[in-house]
Amino acid sequence: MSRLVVLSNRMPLGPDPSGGLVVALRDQLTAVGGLWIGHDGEIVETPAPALQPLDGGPFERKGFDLTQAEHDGYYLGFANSVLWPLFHGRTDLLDMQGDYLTTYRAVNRRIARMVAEELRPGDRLWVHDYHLFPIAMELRSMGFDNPIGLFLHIPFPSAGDCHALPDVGLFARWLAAYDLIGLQSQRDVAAFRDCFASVEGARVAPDGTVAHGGRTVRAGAFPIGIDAAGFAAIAAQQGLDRTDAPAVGEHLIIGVDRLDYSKGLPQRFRAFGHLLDLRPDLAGKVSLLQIAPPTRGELAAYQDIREELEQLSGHINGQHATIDWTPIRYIHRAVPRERLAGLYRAAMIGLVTPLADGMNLVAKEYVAAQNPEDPGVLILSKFAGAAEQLTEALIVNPHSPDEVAQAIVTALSMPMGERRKRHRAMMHTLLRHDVEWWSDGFLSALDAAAHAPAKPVLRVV
Ligand code: GDG
Repeated sequence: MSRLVVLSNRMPLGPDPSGGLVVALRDQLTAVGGLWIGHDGEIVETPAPALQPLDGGPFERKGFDLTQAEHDGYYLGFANSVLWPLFHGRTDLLDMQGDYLTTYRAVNRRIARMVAEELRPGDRLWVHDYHLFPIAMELRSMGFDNPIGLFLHIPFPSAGDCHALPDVGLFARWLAAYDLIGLQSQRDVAAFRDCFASVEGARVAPDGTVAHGGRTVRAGAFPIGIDAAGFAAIAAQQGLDRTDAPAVGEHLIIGVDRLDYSKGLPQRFRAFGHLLDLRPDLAGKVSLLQIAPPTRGELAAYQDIREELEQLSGHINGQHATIDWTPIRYIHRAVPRERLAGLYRAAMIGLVTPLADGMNLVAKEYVAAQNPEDPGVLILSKFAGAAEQLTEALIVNPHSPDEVAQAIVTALSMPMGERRKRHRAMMHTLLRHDVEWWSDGFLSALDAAAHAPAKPVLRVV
C-alpha cells in the first residue's frame, strides 16, 4: 500500500514540542499513520549509515544524526544564517560563509540516500521546509519517480531577494524537481511566480505552473491550520477566564513567540511603551505578558535580539512600573501547552505582530482558546500569512507604534457584541480550515500533480 512518508528537519521528540511544524504534523500523522523521518537530535562523531528507528510515539519514526560540522554548516549555517533571514526579508543579517552551501548540499545528499533505502514504489514523500530543498533533486537523480511534495512553512522571498541567494539557478532546479510546492498564502504564490519569472531558462505558464530544466512544478496556497476544536477544548478545561485576569493585571495582553527577530518583539515592546506614554490612565490596568522561549541561541543575531528585549523591557518597566504593577512580564522559557491555552483564554488581547511570518499559529490558537460568550480581541500583523484568513482581527502595521497602540485602545473598549461577531467569524474559518483540511488538501493536490502532469492544480483559497 502506498504510504505517506514525511521528512522534516525536526521531529517530535519530547512530550511537549513547541515548534509550529511539529505541532501541526503530530496531529496529522497520528490520525493518518505513516513514517516520519527527521533529525533525532543527536550530534555524533561518525553518523550512522542508515536511518535509526525511534521507540515510542504514536506513529513510526526514523531518525538521522548529524556531526558537529554538519550541524554548524547545514543547520546553523546555510539554513538559519542564509535561508531563514533571506526568506524573512532580512538580507542585512545574511552570513554567507564559504562552506555553508557545500555542507548543506552534502547533508541533503546523505539524507536523500538514506530516505532512498526506505522509499517503496508509490510512496508519497512530503518534505517540509527550507532545510531540505535539494531532497527531490537528489532522489530524481537516483531514478525515483515517486510523488514528492514540498511544503514551505516560511514566506517565499521577493524576486529581488531570491537573487541574493548564492546560486539562484540551483535554487530553481531544487524546487523544479518537486511535483508540488505548497505555500502558506496567495502572497507567497505570487512571489514564487515572480522569482521563477526572473530565473533564466524558466517558463511560468499563465496558471502559475513552472517549467524548468525539463520538469514541471505546480505551486499553490495551502494555509496551515490547527486542531481548532481540540485546542478550544483544552483551553476551556483550564478553568481560567477573563474574571481571573485581575490576578495578572486588570487587562492582560498576551504575546507568545519563539525569540526570533522575525516576530517583531522589540517593535511590540516599543508600541506598548508608547501606549503607556500616551495613556497614563492605563497604568495598573493593563499588562503585557510575553512568553518567548529560546531558539537558535548559538547564533549572534539571536543573542542580539535577546539582549535588546531584556534592555527594552527593563527600560519600559523602569519608567512605568509601580509597587504593585509590572507593565511587561517577559518570560524567556517555554510554558506547557495546556497552561498556554488557559493564558490565551484569560487574555483580553492576543498581540501577534511579526514583521514577516509564513502563517503564525499563535494567532489561530489565541482565537480558538477564547470563551465564545466573552471573547478577547486578536491584533494581527498584516505581514503574517494568517492575515489573509483572519480578516476580522484588528489588522496592523507592526512597524507603527501608533497603529499598534491605537489597536490596543480599540480592543480594550470593543463592545461585547462586536467581539462576539468577530470571534464567531474567525472561529468558523478555523474550524472549516483546520489542520486536517490543510493536509488533505495538500496531499490530494500532490496526487493530482504527480499523476496528471498536464492538468494545472493551482489552488486559490
Ligand atoms: C513556522 C513558521 C508557521 C510557542 N511558545 C511556546 C509554545 N509555542 C508554540 C505555539 C505555536 C508554535 O509554538 C509557534 O508557531 P508559529 O506559527 O508562531 O511559528 P514558527 O515556530 O516560527 O513556525 C510559521 C509555522 O511554521 C507552521 O507552518 O505558522 O509562520 O515560521 O504552536 O503555541 N508552545 C508551548 N510553550 C511555549 O512556551 N507549549
